[in-house]
Amino acid sequence: MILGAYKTAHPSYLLSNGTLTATKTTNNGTITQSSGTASLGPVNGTGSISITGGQLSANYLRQSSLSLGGTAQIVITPGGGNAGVSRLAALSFDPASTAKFDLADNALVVDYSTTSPVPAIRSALSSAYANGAWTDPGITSSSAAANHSHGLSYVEAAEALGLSGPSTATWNGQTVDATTVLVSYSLVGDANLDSTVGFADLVKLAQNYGRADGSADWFQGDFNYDGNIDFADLVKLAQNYGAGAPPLMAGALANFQGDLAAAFSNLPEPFGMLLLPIAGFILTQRGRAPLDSARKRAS
Ligand SMILES: [Ca+2]
Ligand SMILES: [Ca+2]
Ligand SMILES: [Ca+2]
Repeated sequence: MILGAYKTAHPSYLLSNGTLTATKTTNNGTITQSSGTASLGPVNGTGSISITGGQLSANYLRQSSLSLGGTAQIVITPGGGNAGVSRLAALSFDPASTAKFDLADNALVVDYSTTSPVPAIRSALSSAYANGAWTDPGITSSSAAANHSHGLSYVEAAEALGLSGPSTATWNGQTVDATTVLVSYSLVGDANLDSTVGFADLVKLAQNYGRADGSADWFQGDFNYDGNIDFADLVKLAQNYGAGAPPLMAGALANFQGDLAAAFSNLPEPFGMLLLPIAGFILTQRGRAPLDSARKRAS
């Protein structure tokens, strides 16, 4: 299916009922869907998609803009790898709707120009998250719903890839610039997105521990989409910690050490065994003044 390829011939498609099936789609115009079922294959082009109802499935969506509202359901076919990465210049999600955008285990690039969509993306992820069940409306992952060790990471490319100015990098096969948000199916706790949960991630979380301004992202240790870095995130990280006992963290906040011990002690064996070396470390900290008494343990 080709829409808008010749400027004005067929610039738009309105699906308000029934079924539309295409093996692949090039949309340089506008697709508007209010109900019915659309199966579009890989979707490329400079066009826009606006969906307020029905279900749209695709291998990926690479479009200028995507808008979801109402009862819309978008499903990206699982297992796409680099070939399944969706790419948008703008993503609009009506927070009052019951719409769902299911990325399954695929990645999403939002290559914006000026204003970061991170707050809106975090909000849509937070909405869907449902404390790990991934059952509510929002930007969701049916793969994470079936595998609670995973979630959808979200981060600015500038931060994760060290980009600034006009510099670019390749991420999951996509060229991204400093004004891009990266969303991907990731191990919960893998702050630095290297596909393992280990000390480097713990350090990142520790550096941001106690942050409560609602603006943190996954790269800084927010694994439950509230924009804060606290005990809940630490527990998430601990559940996937794969490199044995976390080493002692010189200079870490005293309350962080206590929370660290508590987070790891809540785990089934063999993780609970990790508590012993940490507890020993805590004992050595007794009597020392907290480095920052203003920071309170999160609960
Ligand atoms: Ca950009
Ligand atoms: Ca990692
Ligand atoms: Ca958090």
